[in-house]
Amino acid sequence: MSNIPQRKLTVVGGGYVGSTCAHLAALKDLAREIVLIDVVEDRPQGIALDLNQSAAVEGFQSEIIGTNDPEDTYDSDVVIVTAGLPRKPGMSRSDLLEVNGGIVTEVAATIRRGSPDAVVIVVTNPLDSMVTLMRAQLGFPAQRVIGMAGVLDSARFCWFIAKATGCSVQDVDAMVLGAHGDSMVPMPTYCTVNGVHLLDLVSSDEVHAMADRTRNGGAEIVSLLKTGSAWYAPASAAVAMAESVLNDADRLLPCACLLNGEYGHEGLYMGVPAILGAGGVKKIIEVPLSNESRAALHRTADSIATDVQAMRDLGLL
Ligand code: A3D
Repeated sequence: MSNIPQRKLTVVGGGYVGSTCAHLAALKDLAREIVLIDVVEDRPQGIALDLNQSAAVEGFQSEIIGTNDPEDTYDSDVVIVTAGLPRKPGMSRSDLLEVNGGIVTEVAATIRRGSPDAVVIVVTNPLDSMVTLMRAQLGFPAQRVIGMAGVLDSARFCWFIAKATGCSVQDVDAMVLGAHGDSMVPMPTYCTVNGVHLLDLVSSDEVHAMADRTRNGGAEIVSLLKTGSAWYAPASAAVAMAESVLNDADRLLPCACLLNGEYGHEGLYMGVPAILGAGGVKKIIEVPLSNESRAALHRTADSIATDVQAMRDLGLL
């Protein structure tokens, strides 16, 4: 008899990111039922069977249900949305707007109908636009519709800092705010290695180089892979957010939240530090910004607003 909490996590999209989310969630016994849904016939069923057959070795009790039937996702507590095309070399995330906008609209209809109380974590790119669209289509309170980007971008920054300083990555804390794109805003003044300030460990030139590499982190992997984009770290980041919500853990994580005056913006989804727990975003945290970071956040907000306008022009919003 399973002794893990009676709750349901759905992962929409059984591609690279989605199947890895299901795997990580199972390893953490995050929910009794983990539903993996995809439009491709038999694929999610095959992945689920494979994952379930690892349970005896890994010792998890979650059961993964692979399906093409939207009704199997009903009554989910948390839904992670990874359905949609990834980037190919030379593409920007914005190039995915139209096709992924159609997919997100379709997925939103199922969530609205079957899981009206769910917390929804959007991963599909272009992230800031897709989470905006998801919220508009769902009509849920904004605290229950969140985008995953900041956890991933910060984790990338952490890795580069660990390599540059020679310190264990587990001692590194880094923060990246703003859009999930070229205009994202790494925040060196909020980066520490076990309390020691990053700028006391490496030169500001090195910090700038790491910040640039973080901004370009997704494209660097896309150009190495040739087909598709990163999936391990994105899935880790999405599952960390789901875990904080399902366990009411109140972790402070950077995620795309709907701003209501915070950071000088209103009605715009943007990556900011937020406390995530039961019911989604409990609080957006405003941190003091240097003039440089404030200007960068305004630039990132402009780029998000441009993509949102492009969705309006396409008739998606
Ligand atoms: P991929 O491996 O192609 O998987 C996408 C899956 O979505 C495929 O299996 C499709 O069949 C499926 N799908 C398409 N339409 C639907 C639908 N209506 N319902 C259910 N499933 C559907 O891509 P991936 O897993 O590498 O990436 C998935 C998405 O995440 C892409 O848009 C990526 O750009 C995005 N992504 C975002 C980040 C962020 O940091 C925000 C990081 C990595 C990937």
